[in-house]
Amino acid sequence: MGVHAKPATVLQAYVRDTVSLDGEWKAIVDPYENGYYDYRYQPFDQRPEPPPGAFFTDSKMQNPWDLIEYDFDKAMSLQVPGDWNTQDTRLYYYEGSVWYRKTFDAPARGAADRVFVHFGAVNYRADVYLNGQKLGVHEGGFTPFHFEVTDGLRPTGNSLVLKVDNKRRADAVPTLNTDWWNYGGITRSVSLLVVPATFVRDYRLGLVSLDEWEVVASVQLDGARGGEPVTLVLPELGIHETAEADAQGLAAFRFRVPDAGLWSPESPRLYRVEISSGNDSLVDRIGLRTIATRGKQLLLNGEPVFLRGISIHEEYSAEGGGRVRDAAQARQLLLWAKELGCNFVRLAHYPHNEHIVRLADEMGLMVWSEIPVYWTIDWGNEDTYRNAEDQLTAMIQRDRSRAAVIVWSLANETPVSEARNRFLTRLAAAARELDDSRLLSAAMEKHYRSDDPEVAVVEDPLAELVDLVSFNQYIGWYDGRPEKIDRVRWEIAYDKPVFVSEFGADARQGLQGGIEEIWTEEYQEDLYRRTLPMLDRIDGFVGTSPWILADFRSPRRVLPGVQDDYNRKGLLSEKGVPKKAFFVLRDYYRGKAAEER
Ligand code: GCB
Repeated sequence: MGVHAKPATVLQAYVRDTVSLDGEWKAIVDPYENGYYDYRYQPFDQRPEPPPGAFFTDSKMQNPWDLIEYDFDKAMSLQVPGDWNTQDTRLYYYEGSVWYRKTFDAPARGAADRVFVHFGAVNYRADVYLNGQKLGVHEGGFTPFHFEVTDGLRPTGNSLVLKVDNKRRADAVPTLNTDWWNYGGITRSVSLLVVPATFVRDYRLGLVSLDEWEVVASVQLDGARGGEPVTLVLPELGIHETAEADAQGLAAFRFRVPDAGLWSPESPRLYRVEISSGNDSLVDRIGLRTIATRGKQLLLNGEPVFLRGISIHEEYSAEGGGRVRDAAQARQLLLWAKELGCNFVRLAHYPHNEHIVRLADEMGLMVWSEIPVYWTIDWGNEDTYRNAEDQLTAMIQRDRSRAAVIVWSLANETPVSEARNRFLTRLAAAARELDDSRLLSAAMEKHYRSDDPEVAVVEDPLAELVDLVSFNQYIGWYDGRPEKIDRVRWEIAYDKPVFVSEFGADARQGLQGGIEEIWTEEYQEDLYRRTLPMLDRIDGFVGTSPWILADFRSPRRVLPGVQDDYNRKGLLSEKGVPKKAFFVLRDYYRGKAAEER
């Protein structure tokens, strides 16, 4: 693990004292973007003096003759964090712009302090304004971003306005077509951070070698000139180190921790870390472990490990549904994974909220984290590439000190082409530059040998770039009848571990029938019974994350009485009721865990 090769784009807001701007926000639904464009369809925010009709000016009638055709004070309310689709039935299918407004007084601060407004995630595009001034734009629905507002704040009555737009676009990441609900809104927390003029923007810390028990860490200051002392303390390990920031504000550390206990799913040990510089300080908890491959083996802390996984969408429907809103909902998803016997979760298909990653650290679940480079991205478009790299960067910078995260995944089921290979080759290089201490992967696809339709082959230039050869396969669902599962043989020629990132079948919880009848619990159960031994026959097989923990909403799934807007491949219904296949996978994982002991 090297020091930061690229400047940090994130603020580690999660471990700071913040002023929350969560709760009730005022909202105006604006499908025609009437508050953004004038009647000639020119954006108001490009004018030197935007008129009161521009919603971001948050204007009020001053005189009886003022013509102002909106009023945030009288508008509907939406809860933040939260998607809009599940808060108001009128917005269930809505894809477009919604304006959000929050008013607040400036937080207490010292004369030299700086203030940032931080967003955990907004889907998909956010145009952000403070007191009528544009702060900027952010694209990408699942990664954090922030703006400095030190100079723009008023002592009282600040108006923070966002135009949140979740219209799908061919050139966006993800693109037009996905198999999940396009939940719009300010889906994660909003907060204000008050920090000294020079403060700790980011840090990372990780164990690099088991032989030497060596830890490499770095702290990135913001507002530094160079020469500032930075202190790093791990009190339980007797570590107390000081380094000087360089001209870029980066302080680098290297030390040994021969007495440390290692992080693992069986023993998710976390150590207190205290970082300080000048009058800024923060505290976090960090696990120490290594992850590596050797030939076809996957090694956690130098020992072979089998990934007893499950794929998870960031959706929690038991309480009315939608995007996970808080730590309690995130914990429930992980508790279900634990009940299933998992030691690993694949957080599909985009970076999930920070609660879940931190809970995985605490609860002992290894994590696969991915970006929404899904299916058919606009591979030849440089802006699309930049967008994907920005999302990758924010994901990695946010979570690269979490011991739980062992895999960064670049893409899911992307069709091989020259342009796609170039795109993903660049992305892989960017990921390695940001973090060379974890495994890279991507969910690829299989095909059949032309001379033998029962031999499945995984062959993809992307497999050369990654550490873990992963692929999705749906034999017995999209691909043939379940008997085909028993006959298939595998040819995977890479000297790398093999991971099956998806398989599954839809079943409506409670629907009983014969194993021949699709949509029944019995069909899904039978498919799991056949698939698990088949996977064990794959050379180099190190684990799987079947599709999926719980039923989740998708606009592609419209069959009445069966799907009703849900992809039904969950082992649990959307309410958390287990289907028969849940127990098949649980028994299999119990057997795997017993073998490891
Ligand atoms: C896949 C995709 C996943 C879908 C799933 C399905 O291969 O990766 O996002 O939801 O299949 O159910 O079709």
